[in-house]
Amino acid sequence: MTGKYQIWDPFFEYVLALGLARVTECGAFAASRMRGRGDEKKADQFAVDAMRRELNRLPIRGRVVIGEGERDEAPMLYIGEEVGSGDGPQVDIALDPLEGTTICAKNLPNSLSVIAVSKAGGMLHAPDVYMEKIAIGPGYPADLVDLDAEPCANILALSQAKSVSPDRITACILDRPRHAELIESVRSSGAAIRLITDGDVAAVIHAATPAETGIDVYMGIGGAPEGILAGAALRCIGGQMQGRLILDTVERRDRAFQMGIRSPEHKYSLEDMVRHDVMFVATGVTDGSLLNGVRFLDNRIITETMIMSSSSGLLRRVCSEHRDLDEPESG
Ligand code: VTB
Repeated sequence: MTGKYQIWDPFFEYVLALGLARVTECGAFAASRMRGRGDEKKADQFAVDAMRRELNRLPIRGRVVIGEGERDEAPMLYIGEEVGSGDGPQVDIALDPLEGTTICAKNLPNSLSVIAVSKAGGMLHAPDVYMEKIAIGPGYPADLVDLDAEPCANILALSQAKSVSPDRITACILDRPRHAELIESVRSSGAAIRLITDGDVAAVIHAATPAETGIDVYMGIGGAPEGILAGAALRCIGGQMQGRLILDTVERRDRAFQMGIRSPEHKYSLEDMVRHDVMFVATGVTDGSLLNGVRFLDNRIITETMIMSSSSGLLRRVCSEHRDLDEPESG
């Protein structure tokens, strides 16, 4: 039984979008209390607790498919956990209560509280491993860039499609030693690189709007859960993405197998990663280029949230003023 609502019924979609916004607002608010305090674990825990509390108030029968880890390593919002009031449509949930724990602990830009929701089976059940990723915005020929091509060849292809020289292209890459070769190859093309310390969900979203962000392509290895979440956003706002899980140990391959992954080397397209319509919602924790962080104004709390839906093409930015986000408001 699916309850009263179908997930993509327009009215329910509208209501669910606002409900999800409340979930990430509460997650962001809880994490923001630990901004700049050097305690990543506590910041994450605060966000997890708040998000779970709010998720369980939503009229859905949700199953966490991308979460805080496996059941034995994560007490809450673990993969497979059931959330929601139990009355409503069956949905799959991908979430990162605090994307960018380090950024939050250091009070640097772009930490977010993030959730994506699809009907059951709509998102790849990726284990918590690394993923090779490449993402560009909408409007290009299919498969213009490819994980199997040399990074400098991808830059060249992108520059030709944009009718600019490669030195007008900016790639965004996580600043990690593992990216030394990637960085060298991109620089050999003449392109510029924007190095980021963390937060590749925001970076992939930025690649979808190069005119505003100055980022033309996101490249490199980051978390697979963040890859699926970013993919959900791209499915809503448009763009291309490829991802490949890095399953370089027997243990990781086994975990992936248990989650239904039969070809460890598979190169996933955006449509493989996010198969059905999806909703993506994120609230800023720290100030960033995507969203403002949580602000405290006298006795008010201000949050900024982006809500996207692939079925309607909605992209809504919501700036909300709250009296309190600690406990559910009494009706
Ligand atoms: C990236 C980054 C995330 O994890 O996915 C990264 O975007 C990958 O892990 O914000 P390493 O830090 O091990 O390179 C985060 O930093 C945190 O989830």
